[in-house]
Amino acid sequence: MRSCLSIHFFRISAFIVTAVTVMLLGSAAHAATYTVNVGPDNTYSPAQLTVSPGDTVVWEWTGLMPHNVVSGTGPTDPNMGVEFDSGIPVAAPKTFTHTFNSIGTFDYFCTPHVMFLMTGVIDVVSGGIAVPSMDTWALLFAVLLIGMLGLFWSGRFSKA
Ligand SMILES: [Cu+2]
Repeated sequence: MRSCLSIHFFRISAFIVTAVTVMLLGSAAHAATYTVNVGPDNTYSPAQLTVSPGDTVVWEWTGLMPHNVVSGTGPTDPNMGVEFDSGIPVAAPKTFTHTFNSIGTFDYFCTPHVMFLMTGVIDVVSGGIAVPSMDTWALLFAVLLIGMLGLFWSGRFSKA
């Protein structure tokens, strides 16, 4: 009975280590998608977002007020709408998607409500590959060690 339990415990710990490792590697390899709410009031939420190159931002309209998402600092910005532009202001439901491939600070605003400070910013920073912290590795090692001890004990008891 005891050896069965130990082998079972080892299998569970090995599974946990494998699952966590796959999750860590997966999160490092795949680009992320973020959502910014447009409205319901004259706000973007969150107004500031930090992403990594290759990440995608989905703006999701939430209210009855017509809004849009236009890159630039405002109507006087000569580069207004160059990076991205969701089009004419509309009410929900609508989504607008943009993938940020280059590093930089990307201001954007709502054409009819920029005067009410309806502005947002996407900061694209080079995060590199997400390296797990030492704590994570220590935890994984501890789980594996406990599992191996369980296997060792199961071996002792099966011989006895
Ligand atoms: Cu607006």
